[in-house]
Amino acid sequence: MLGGPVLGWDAGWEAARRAVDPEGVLAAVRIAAEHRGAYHAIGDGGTAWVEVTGKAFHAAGDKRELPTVGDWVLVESWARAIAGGGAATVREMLPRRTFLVRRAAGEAVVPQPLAANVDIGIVMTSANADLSPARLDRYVGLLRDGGIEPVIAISKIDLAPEGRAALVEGARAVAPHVVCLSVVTGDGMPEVRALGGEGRTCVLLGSSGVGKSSLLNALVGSTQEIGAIRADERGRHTTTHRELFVAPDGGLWIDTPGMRELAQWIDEGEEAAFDDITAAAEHCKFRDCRHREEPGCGVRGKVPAGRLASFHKLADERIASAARQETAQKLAETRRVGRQRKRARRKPDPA
Ligand SMILES: Nc1nc2c(ncn2[C@@H]2O[C@H](COP(=O)(O)OP(=O)(O)OP(=O)(O)O)[C@@H](O)[C@H]2O)c(=O)[nH]1
Ligand SMILES: [Mg+2]
Repeated sequence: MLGGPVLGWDAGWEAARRAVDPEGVLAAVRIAAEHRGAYHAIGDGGTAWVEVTGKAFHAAGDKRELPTVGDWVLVESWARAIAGGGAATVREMLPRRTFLVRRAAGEAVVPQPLAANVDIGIVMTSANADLSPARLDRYVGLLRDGGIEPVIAISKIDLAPEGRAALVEGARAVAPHVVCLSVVTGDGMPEVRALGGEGRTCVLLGSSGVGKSSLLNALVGSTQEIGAIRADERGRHTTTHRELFVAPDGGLWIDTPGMRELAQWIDEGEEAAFDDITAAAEHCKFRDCRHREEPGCGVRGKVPAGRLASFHKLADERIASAARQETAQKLAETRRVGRQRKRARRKPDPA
């Protein structure tokens, strides 16, 4: 059993555990990394392998029902796994408090969980590259959808100190909390470190080469590989998987690979992440105003034009994506039911 706020465990998690394991026979551990269906988890005694049963794997409708980095799971045989005797078995997954999920890259329309139970999402953009409000908006949107507080970090500020004010202003139009930092000069590091701290979980997001792993190494004292920057200032996709690390002050930090594609996963009835636009829309003449050419629009001219353009881009994408998603979900459901029927035919119920 974990004592104190280790890894973010608290009274709320304890209550959630008791609800599914009142006798306390299972060990609560936190998923740190995923490796081809098996996981590294951190718990009492250190890090060990855990895996889900084949049955749970096949019963999962999609990846959201399987553990992801940051999840709390209850496992059997933890002591044996810590002693190097094979993987512990996941028996329960505690309900997530927050959940970061995107639409998986590529043709298939499936959700891809990125991290669970995260308090703060730090979206990084380099001071020596153009700030892309549309891209920042996407990250911030994903975070807000997942119930995670967004912070924008302008990295490598040592390389463009004179551009600081303009960058901060551009970033503030997307999210109010902006920090500038440099792992070279140490500028902004105390502020970033303070976002974490004992029991708090932060995820680092942003394009390849913005300095996520460099920041993580500085915070955690780890030796994650960091990449060289190509002549065109782009990163090289050095980090290849998501991983949770524990800092000396007890803060939890998740490193992620730079993502080439970043599309929102759209849940039914989900609210858009543009809360400033939603607030201004209260003054629109028409309730279904799209803030394009409608008369009496309360948004046009009230929010920055770039921000409205991002909103429109995302709105168009959402419509297209929702249609694709609906088709794919129907197909997945048909396949799942098919698999279930096949299994039922193979294994007749003894009753
Ligand atoms: N000057 C300067 N360079 C930095 C800073 N932070 C990171 N870098 C450099 O930026 C390059 C990329 O850093 P990484 O930490 O590998 O970037 P990443 O975001 O983890 O990239 P991926 O793993 O590919 O997603 C490296 O050459 C770092 O040395 C900084 O604050 N100042
Ligand atoms: Mg990296």
